[in-house]
Amino acid sequence: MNIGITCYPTYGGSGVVATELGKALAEKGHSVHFISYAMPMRLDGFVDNVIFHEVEISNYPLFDFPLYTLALASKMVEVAKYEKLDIFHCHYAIPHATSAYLAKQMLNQSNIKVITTLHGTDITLVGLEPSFLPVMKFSIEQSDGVTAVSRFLKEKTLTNYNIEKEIEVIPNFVDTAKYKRLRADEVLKHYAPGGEKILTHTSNFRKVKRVQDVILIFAEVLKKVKSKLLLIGDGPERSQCELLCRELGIHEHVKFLGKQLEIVSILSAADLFLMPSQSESFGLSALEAMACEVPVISTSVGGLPELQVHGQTGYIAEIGDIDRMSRYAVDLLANASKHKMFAEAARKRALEFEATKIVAQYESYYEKVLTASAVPT
Ligand code: GMT
Repeated sequence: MNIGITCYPTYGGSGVVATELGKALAEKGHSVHFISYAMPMRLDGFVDNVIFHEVEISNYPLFDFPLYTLALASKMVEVAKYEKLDIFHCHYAIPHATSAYLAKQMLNQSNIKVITTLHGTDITLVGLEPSFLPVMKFSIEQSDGVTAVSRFLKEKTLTNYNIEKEIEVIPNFVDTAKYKRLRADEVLKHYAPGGEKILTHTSNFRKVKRVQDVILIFAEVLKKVKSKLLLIGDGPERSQCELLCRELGIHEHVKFLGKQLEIVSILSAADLFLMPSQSESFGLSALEAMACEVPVISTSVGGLPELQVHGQTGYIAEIGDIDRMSRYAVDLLANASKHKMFAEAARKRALEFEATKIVAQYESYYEKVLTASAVPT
């Protein structure tokens, strides 16, 4: 198949899923064309069968705002024509599904299919804003196929947008051959020279991630267990978080590592992963941690209970319940045999989301969409 993938190229789960999916499909012999305004973060190095097409955006002074949706649609048309695309696969609906709809209209007689994968705030937050809701509903309804990364997100889409459409749930995935616990002597020597336990968190530091809660939980844990907190990622809340650590007087125990491309070595040193999010349709970074045998303490929101099993792979608590989450953390950190059981269960659960299995689900879904509505020639 010739597949055009559009995603956000920045640091974020939807871009990661799109890129890893594209690379895996290319390895299986499909031609994959990434169409975006910048090279996706994880598209590092040469990959056979993968081509990146950059969307150029005009900065003509009349426009106060860049017209990305239109520029993307035009680039999609160009790539579809020259590369004979069978599918536009859009990750994160806004504005990608709308650009794809436009492109398909412009391609007129083409049999190209639009598949939209819903990831999270495109449905639960941004898409619900009055300025986007009608166009989101329309673009989802007009897609030839729609997938969601969790049952939670599927239900939210159907109810929030009053849509009657088949939505296939295809969960996120992890390459468990790459994401596995390795020796982490260097990281441990550097960050935990006194044998401290390591707690970690990865995100794009947006409000929805409640990174301040990560710090508050850690502050409680630190009172009982010698430990360090490693924070990976960057975003709008980072400065406030650094300030909070100073106000709490724990800044020497917290390391802000910023954006990291390679996190397996850090996860391999970790004893716990914290995800106290306000909203989380899946929680890809928790899955990556679980694959590295790191139990997760998370909130009960969104798709998280579909991923981790309370009392086995970690613990689940209500949003903002710092007290409970820190007690859970101490319980696991102070009990080596229990921690070992949880770590093994986390890895076992992650294996259920192994990349090869889920990539095959996407391939079958492509086939289904292509055959279901193929126009006879
Ligand atoms: O929806 C977002 O906030 C952005 C998106 C991203 O690009 O990081 O995150 C969502 O998609 C991820 C990949 O499917 C999921 O693992 C995240 O749970 C989800 N984030 C939220 O729902 C907040």
